[in-house]
Amino acid sequence: MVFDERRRQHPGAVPGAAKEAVIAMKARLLARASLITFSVLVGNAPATAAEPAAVAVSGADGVQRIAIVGGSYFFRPARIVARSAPPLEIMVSMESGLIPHRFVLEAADGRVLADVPLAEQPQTLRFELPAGEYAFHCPNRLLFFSSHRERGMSGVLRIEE
Ligand SMILES: [Cu+2]
Repeated sequence: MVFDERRRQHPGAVPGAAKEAVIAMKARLLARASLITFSVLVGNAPATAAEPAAVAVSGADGVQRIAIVGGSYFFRPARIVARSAPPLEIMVSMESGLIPHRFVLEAADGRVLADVPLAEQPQTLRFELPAGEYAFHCPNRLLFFSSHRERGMSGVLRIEE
């Protein structure tokens, strides 16, 4: 830090110019801090480990079902638990908005099991998946911006025995 250096060299009063510079720097740091807070509140909201997983519900027809809504930039719920049987139906849809989103589900080995554009009208995807962890995300991106996945649009489907 430049100012600490100066203080050490001149152990008396801090020169007026340096004092002003310190104030300016504090103001800049404060501005940066509030900017970070702002982006935390408004921007990326990745699924936290604290979020409880949503459990797919088994219907009388012997199908497990769960609905996932995508938006900018999230999937809700972002953590899902289901069983390997009976079959699992995921109803995917999108919150209203102009930004196009997709739902991509991948196996642990990277195999793409589903890749559909999201619409406000729900679509039903049917799976019979062995136990394991499956990642879902939206790969869309606009020009040089980070992908929606990087902005928090991702989640995990855990299939239990
Ligand atoms: Cu997206």
